Amino acid sequence: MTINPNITSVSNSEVRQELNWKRYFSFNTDHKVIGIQYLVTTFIFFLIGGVLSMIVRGELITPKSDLVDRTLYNGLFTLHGTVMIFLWIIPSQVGLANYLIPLMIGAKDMAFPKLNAIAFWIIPFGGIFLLSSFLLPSGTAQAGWWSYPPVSIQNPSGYPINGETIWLLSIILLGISSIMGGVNFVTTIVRMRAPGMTAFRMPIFVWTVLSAQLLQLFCLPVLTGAAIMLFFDLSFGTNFFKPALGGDPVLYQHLFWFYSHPAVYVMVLPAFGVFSEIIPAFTRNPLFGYRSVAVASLGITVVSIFVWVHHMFASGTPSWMRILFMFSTMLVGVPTGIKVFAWTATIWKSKLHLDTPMLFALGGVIMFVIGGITGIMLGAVAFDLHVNNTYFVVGHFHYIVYNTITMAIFAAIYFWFPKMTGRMCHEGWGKIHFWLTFIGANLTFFPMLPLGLQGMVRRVSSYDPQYAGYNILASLGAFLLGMATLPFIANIVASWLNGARAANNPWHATGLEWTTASPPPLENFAKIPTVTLAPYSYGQPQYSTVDTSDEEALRRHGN
Ligand code: HEM
Ligand SMILES: [Cu+2]
Repeated sequence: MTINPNITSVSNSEVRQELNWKRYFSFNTDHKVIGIQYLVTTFIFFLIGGVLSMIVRGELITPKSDLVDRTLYNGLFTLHGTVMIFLWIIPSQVGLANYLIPLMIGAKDMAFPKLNAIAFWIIPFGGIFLLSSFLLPSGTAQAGWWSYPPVSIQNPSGYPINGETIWLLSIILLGISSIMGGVNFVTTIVRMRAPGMTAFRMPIFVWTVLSAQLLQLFCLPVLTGAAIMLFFDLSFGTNFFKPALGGDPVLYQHLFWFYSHPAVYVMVLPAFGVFSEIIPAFTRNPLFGYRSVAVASLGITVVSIFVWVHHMFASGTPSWMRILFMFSTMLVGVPTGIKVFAWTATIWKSKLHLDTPMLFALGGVIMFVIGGITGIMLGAVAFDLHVNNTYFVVGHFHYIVYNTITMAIFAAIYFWFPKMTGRMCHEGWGKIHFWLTFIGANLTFFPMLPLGLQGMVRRVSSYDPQYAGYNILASLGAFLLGMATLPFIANIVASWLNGARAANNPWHATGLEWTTASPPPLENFAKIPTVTLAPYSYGQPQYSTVDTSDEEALRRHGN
């Protein structure tokens, strides 16, 4: 019995019901509502983080510091980095996972719905609280998204409540929200899978979210602890990190990066999961090496805990420790390489369907190869000491956080938008958005690599005129990237209101989420399915979700 993907799902009134916006402004515990709340809220923070970076690039289009004063410039890149990491990349993927995980594993909701809603509402409040620091007489935090002492606790303004105080309290608050999410996801994935969905029948997106959330639970408390100690040094005169009073600022660096390097995998693992869902769907091919890709997710999780010192090769780290962490850093390349190889082998000799989700996924994978190779280069001590704190580093991580992960998030939104809204996005606008983004992202971040090799350091608002050429290119690219979001916003709003009705499975994908209605009913499935096969098994029935008695009910629900 195959599921007819073209049966359109729900009646107009049910789609209208979906458009009842009030639910999104309430304390709602339905994981689908919370998922969309996360995605919309974090996208607003993405726009704010983007505007901050446009001002930064506006300043850097000329060698002179002639747009904003230097103190404000410090605040701009500090809040840009902080907003983009803690209010866009990490929580947006929590939003995606919130919407998808229960649907993918055949559950009615997350394990702790109330905790889920609380964890969400911390995000808008934490974000507004952080951004309100721009209004303080002291100005906002200025010590970068790392907030290294002793710079971060010097408090030049002398105000007891200053930008750094607000930064630290926001990081602590947002961390609590993430830890709540970690408990919820790990419990849901381990305890609430449908009958028959054994570990090696879980979609890769589920594996990557599980891996990312295990990293959050294991490493994030260390950052929260370090932020609390720094807050005490700043506000109550303790001296955990004050060298003059016997404290150790390098200890803070260890604690910060013990979380913040695994954090880059908290950010990239779900993106890898998105690629592993989209590429089989648009090649109609089973994912090559499914089990190796699943295990590689856990492999990355374990190895990523033992590489953090590669951020401190220039912090007086002893040679033996540098060599040790150079090797562990190189080791991360193995499980990551397995994933890139598996996606390539899945695409190989397949008939590609280049719809917008697939374009963004392919673009993201290609970009990841550049981000990954420059990462391996930075892992080599000799090379890193040459380019540490230069634009090579800025270029490298933007190839990951923007060109790979943000592209993956766009791919995911285009892919699951029909499931979430019951409507199709406009394909033409989607393609315009893709090409403007792909060109803009490379024009912005590629010139940063040679800039760094030539020695231009980061976090400066004026520089030697010899660097002008590449900076002009990077700034023009950034403005193009800013413009590229406009067709996306227009497409999403117009399609959500009046897009073509979507079938349950418009992309002929094989996941459990595509067997229920678009949008799904309150508890997702009329009857909890029983899983019989590994995912991505094209051409073979996977779920005995349809026995005669329920078929009518499911058809009523659009199947
Ligand atoms: C929208 C396009 C973006 C542009 C044009 C952009 C541009 C920049 C520039 C020019 C800097 C260096 C500032 C300096 O060192 O003086 C920077 C720093 C940074 N960016 Fe972006 N960025 C963008 C998107 C993102 C995204 C999506 C993330 C996600 C995590 C991100 C995270 C960071 C971080 C963490 C820093 C370091 C801040 C610091 O030095 O403390 N950026 N960005
Ligand atoms: Cu790292």
